[in-house]
Amino acid sequence: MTAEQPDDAPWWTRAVVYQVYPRSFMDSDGDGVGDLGGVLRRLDHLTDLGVDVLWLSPVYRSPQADNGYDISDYTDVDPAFGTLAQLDELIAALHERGMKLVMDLVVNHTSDEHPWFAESRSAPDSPKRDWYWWRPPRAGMAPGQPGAEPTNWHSFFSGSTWELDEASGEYYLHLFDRKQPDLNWENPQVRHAVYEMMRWWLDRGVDGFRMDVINLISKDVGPGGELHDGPPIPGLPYGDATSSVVCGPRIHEFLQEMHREVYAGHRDRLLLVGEMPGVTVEEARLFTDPAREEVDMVFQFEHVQLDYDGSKFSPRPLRLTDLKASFGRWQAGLADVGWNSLYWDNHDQPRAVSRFGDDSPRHRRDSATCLATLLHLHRGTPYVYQGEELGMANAPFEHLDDFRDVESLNHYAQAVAHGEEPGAVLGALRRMSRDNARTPVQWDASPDAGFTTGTPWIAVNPDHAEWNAEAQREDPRSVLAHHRRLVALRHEDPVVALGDFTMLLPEHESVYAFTRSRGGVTLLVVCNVSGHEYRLAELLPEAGGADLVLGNLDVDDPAVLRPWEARVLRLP
Ligand code: TEU
Repeated sequence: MTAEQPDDAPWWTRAVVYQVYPRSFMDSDGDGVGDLGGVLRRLDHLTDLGVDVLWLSPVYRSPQADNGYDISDYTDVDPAFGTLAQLDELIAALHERGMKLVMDLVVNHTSDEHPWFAESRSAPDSPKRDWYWWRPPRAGMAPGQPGAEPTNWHSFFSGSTWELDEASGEYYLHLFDRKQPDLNWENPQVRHAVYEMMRWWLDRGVDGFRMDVINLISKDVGPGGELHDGPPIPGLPYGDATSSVVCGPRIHEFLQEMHREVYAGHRDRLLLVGEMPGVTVEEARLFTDPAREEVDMVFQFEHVQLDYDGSKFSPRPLRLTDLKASFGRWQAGLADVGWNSLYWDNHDQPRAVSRFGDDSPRHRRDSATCLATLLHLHRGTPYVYQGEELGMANAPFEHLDDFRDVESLNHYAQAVAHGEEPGAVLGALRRMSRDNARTPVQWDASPDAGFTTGTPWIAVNPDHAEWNAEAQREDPRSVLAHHRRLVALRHEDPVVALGDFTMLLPEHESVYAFTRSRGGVTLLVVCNVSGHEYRLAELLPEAGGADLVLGNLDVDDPAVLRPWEARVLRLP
């Protein structure tokens, strides 16, 4: 079905990436906020897992309106996280261990406290005015009048994407929070300032970038600077900005320019991954075609939106057949050209075991290991989000003030203002809030899970008494041990890294099965994504007689697939 990769495939086809969200990883100074000192202290955990790359969510100087995704100085470390010297220390320590460091690169927007924006805002004739998107009110309307915003766009974080600046009577664009004004990539000075900053980091030794919402940097702007209203969003007084901001007209040009300007002399050691909400598989083929020199892989969002009923905070149950159809299309679409990145979890998503698995005591360990097997055996580069390797689950938040995330808090305010029932809105937050991913990593069973000696900035999940790294480290049946085996398998077996992918049983509602083949070797992967038992012998007779390479349960009857069982088999 797909072309095999030559053995000189790039190093990252065999790599596993581990994401650290520093605020919640490990606190070394007792202020309740995780920091670089904490990351340095826990590097043995990464070595133990065997991962190849650490992707570090933003540690740059920032007012922390969006936990560091609002940057006020790109070339310094925020005091909450430590110092630039500690970052240098981290780069050196990782390299010494044979690992790489990928930095988060947030350049669709800056903080409103970045000096560039301060200067841009200072006066309509400021030399940096055009570094951001300033627009007058809608024709014939007064600044601040309801509906006077230059376009009807709805922000990712609720409300309008336009904020009025009283002093000038003009609005500035922010696709995210009002403290995250969008940079104007049409202006070459902006682009070159970003490239210079990127070169500065590469010269410091970092090994690549995870590029935040990089497919939003090119906006569909007319020759006279016009921006266009989007189709109305049902139930809200806003329009959808997608067609004006997602994969805009110059996106490929900008990424190719970045490539030419930034990566020379570094290319082979780098990992470049673009985070791309709304990207299609057809676009992703272009972005990741090596010949086009844009990025190595993208984070797509299809599989994490299959349980949306229209929008994130109106969730519905996921159908496994939808998930298979989606992953299957991405596997096929990027088979001969391009490359997939594979993830369930990150700092923006609810915990995988709670969302796609079953976090009840009976099935939590088995469903966490089943999901991990499923993900890591696809073709692409797997990303493990901190705590996922421990089977960490969603948080038992009760009240609104348990939540911290700007997206959740803004959504609650907007939904309630539009007449939604507060209890129902809170219920949706409990299920979908990004804060589920942001509770502190559970290192041990002590009161604050070994995360801090102070008061954690967000509550530690009380289940850490049972679910923690210390309890799992020496236990061969643990979620952690299973992840260790999956990482090792990818390193050892070229079929896992590079083999062709073929989906089996696409219509089955519970069993997810596929093969990976290369050079005459075929692996059969079978995962029971449910709490029911199935007769494997009936579903996939070829599984009989195959050798077990790796599984998450002890097999007593090879013909039966137990609840949440996952097997990787080598076909004769
Ligand atoms: O996320 C982009 C993004 O699409 C998410 O914010 C998404 O809209 C939301 O989580 C889904 O409901 C990136 C970062 O990963 C995120 O943490 C930042 O808040 C955002 O960009 C702005 O920088």
